Amino acid sequence: MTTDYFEPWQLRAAFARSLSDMYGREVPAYTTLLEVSHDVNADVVRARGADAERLGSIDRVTAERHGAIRVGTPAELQQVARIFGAMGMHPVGFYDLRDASSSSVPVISTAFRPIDRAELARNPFRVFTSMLVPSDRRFFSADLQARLDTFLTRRSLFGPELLALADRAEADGGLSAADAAEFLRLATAAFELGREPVDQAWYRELEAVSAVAADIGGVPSTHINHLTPRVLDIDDLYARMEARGITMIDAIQGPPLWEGPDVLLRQTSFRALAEPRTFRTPDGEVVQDSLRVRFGEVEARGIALTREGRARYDAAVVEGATPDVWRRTFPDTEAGLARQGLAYFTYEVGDGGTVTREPIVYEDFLPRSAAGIFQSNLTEEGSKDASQAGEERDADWMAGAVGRELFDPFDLYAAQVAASRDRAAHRLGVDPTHRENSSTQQGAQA
Ligand code: OOG
Ligand code: NI
Repeated sequence: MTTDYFEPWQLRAAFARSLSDMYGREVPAYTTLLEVSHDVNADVVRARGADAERLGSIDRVTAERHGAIRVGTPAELQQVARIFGAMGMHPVGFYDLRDASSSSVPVISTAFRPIDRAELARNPFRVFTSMLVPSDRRFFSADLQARLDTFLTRRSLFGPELLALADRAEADGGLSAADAAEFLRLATAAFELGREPVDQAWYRELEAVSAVAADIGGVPSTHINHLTPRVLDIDDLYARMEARGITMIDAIQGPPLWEGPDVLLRQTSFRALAEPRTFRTPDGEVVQDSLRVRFGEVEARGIALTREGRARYDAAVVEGATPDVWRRTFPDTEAGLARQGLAYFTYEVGDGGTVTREPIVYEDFLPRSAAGIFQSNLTEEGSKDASQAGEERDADWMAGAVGRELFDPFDLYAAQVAASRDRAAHRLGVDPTHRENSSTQQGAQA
């Protein structure tokens, strides 16, 4: 591909590829995961034909990844937001993993991703981004917080050149080919595993509190934690990975395998592998050791649920994500989901004025699954003093920390539905003001 000018979506697509190449060099098991994912997807497309592409074209699904990164402070999060802003990725959603997890995961999160339909179709790359909460006394004493804050304020994760290019891309709506190449090189390098020796005593002190805290605040740089391909049959993927001798975590997180429509997100991962890391001991010696921090994850995406559908999902998960619970909770057809207003669909007008209902794919994450993924990859439980009051954090606080509008995922899906109804009404020559009608009618229409 030769391009003189890189628009945000081209930067996003190129960055996702560049990160994937880098991560494949750093974590060879990721390359195995990609191979198996490709095999699974090819088999599903062969077996199911067009139906396999109902929740995204095979081109989109093949290129599709989500990344996970972790930062320490609002200042770092704001810099991350500038880098992703250059690629047309905006903060969406608020996730609080401190309570969602029984082990010590002292972070809150958001996801950077494209927000409109055309941009998602071009490349849906998203990055789950977590930030430490050092002021939360359940995890950190006042003394440890003070030292953590000092350490985090002194380090610099992203250089001025990278940030300047990011700002220019965002302001101008892209970069020249030469600037784009430099931006991509610097942005990829910013997420490589650090080679600088890690202060061993500091790292171990934080690790005793939380392995996640140590991974974030115990090292002078940041890194991509994992990069997750999308598969069309995650149960098959799970079995094939185990058959290759790669031990997966115990379960697939999220909804169970059942005969009805896939909703939201199903995820699984393999345990973090030991990676060599250099440490500086308290007496100044530099030694080789290893850390198990980065893991491999894979996911299958389903239909986005409305607030009502989501409430049902949350209740069902508490009951236990079994096929029986699902049968009691959700209708087993897309038409049923639409009729009951549980999931989002767009309405497309074909030749001859026929209206078809198309599912909207879920583009976000699930706090319980995220906690399950974090947790299953921790070797140490860490420590958490539940008698202390937690620090209040919510979406508004997160918006302030990131310094940008934080989008609500439900609003984004609803806007896609509304836009499709306007388009459909326009094509059919119907008054679009009737579109506000209840989802009961949406179902009947298609
Ligand atoms: C993020 C864990 C959550 C997901 O896909 O829900 C996650 C992390 O380990 O930093 O990756
Ligand atoms: Ni993930």
